Amino acid sequence: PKVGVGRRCGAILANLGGYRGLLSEEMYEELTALAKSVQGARICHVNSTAAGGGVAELLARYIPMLQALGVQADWRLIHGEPEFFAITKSFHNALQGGHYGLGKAEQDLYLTVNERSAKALGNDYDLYIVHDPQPAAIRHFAGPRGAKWIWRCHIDSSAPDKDVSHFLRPLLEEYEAVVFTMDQFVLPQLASKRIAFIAPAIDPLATKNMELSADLCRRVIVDSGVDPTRPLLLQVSRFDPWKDPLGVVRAYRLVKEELPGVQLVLIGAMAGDDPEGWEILDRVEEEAANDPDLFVFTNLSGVGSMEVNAFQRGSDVVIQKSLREGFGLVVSEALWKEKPVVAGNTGGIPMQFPEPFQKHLVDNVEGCAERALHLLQHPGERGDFGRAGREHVRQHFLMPRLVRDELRLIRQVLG
Ligand code: UPG
Repeated sequence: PKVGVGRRCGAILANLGGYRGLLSEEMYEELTALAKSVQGARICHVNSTAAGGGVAELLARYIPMLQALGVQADWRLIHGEPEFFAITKSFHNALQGGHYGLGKAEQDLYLTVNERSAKALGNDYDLYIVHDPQPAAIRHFAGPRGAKWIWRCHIDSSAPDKDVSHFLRPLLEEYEAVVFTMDQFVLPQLASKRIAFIAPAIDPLATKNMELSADLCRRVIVDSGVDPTRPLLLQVSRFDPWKDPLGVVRAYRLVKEELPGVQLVLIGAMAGDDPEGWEILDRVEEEAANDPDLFVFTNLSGVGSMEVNAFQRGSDVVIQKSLREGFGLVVSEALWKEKPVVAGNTGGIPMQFPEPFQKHLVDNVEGCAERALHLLQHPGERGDFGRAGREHVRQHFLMPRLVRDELRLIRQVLG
């Protein structure tokens, strides 16, 4: 199916001027010139979910921005049965370093769904940009159609499980280019024709990141049953082992020994292609059952982008205790809102931290608790960190920079 994002295009077009205050004139001009240079090319992004998780978050803003710049871009999804998504989630975990005993039956189902998806995709585009492992074999089944293909990896695949890596590598080598967030993430022994490094970005004009008044944020927080007058820690993440939500709960409990009034909110949207989330949600909810200061919200309980925005703005310290992380859009989202962040010292997270504040990157539960408590007790430092964070994000991690980098690559690949 095609994901319709066309109507947003008008709004973004109207707002392109709004980005100009955030960008250098040079960047703005390069962006519009690049867009012009690929005009006429039909581009199709392919992934496996339209909602929940960072890739859907990115594409929902990135594609309308391309369209607003006059680039012809569509977004299409692959369909699969739950067994397929169980396998691809295991691929995801295995690429991030988990172990997976990949059998013949799993390979067959993965390839069958990809073959079916390749047929359904048709032949209408000049360039396909395929995201993450779920649809990665589509290119293999698409045959020699004359189109160009880019594979975009959103996760940390620097130390993958050997069997999964061995299985995926030849499929990825068929692409004209592959994109990783950082050079450390390149799959070992990957012999691709072209490898590019592009960091993701957030959209400052999206509902998730737009300015909200302090009063509105307070009302959203009160409406959820959280006390806005007491200290508030927040983690916004899919319920995924790599995001370590149970580690966040343990860190919060350590903070609470010193600061009894502290509260923790965990917000976790359930993504359509992430079957593992339900089990972890159950375990987190068990933890919350007897703790009136521990709140668990999901998109199923009506917590969407606006609420996430309000909670990010209304919390005192944002946590992102990832054990592995391709990038972690939530880190930039929080810093953009001038919030201090305590986060896992892993993958794409450190590059989002302004250098003087990298001491708030942590390696374990105790470190996370210690840094969070320190920041809760030092409001001046929270303010300094937040302001430096916003400026760092403005310079490096806003959507127009991502669009520019991807357009540069698209132009090279189209030749
Ligand atoms: N989000 C919600 N509601 C929730 C939970 C998450 O809106 O309840 C949003 C969150 O605000 C963010 C996105 O979902 O915008 C999550 O993105 P991210 O923090 O980047 O995590 P992943 O879903 O794991 O995204 C994958 C990679 C990640 C990378 C991203 C884009 O794991 O490291 O930043 O893809 O490349």
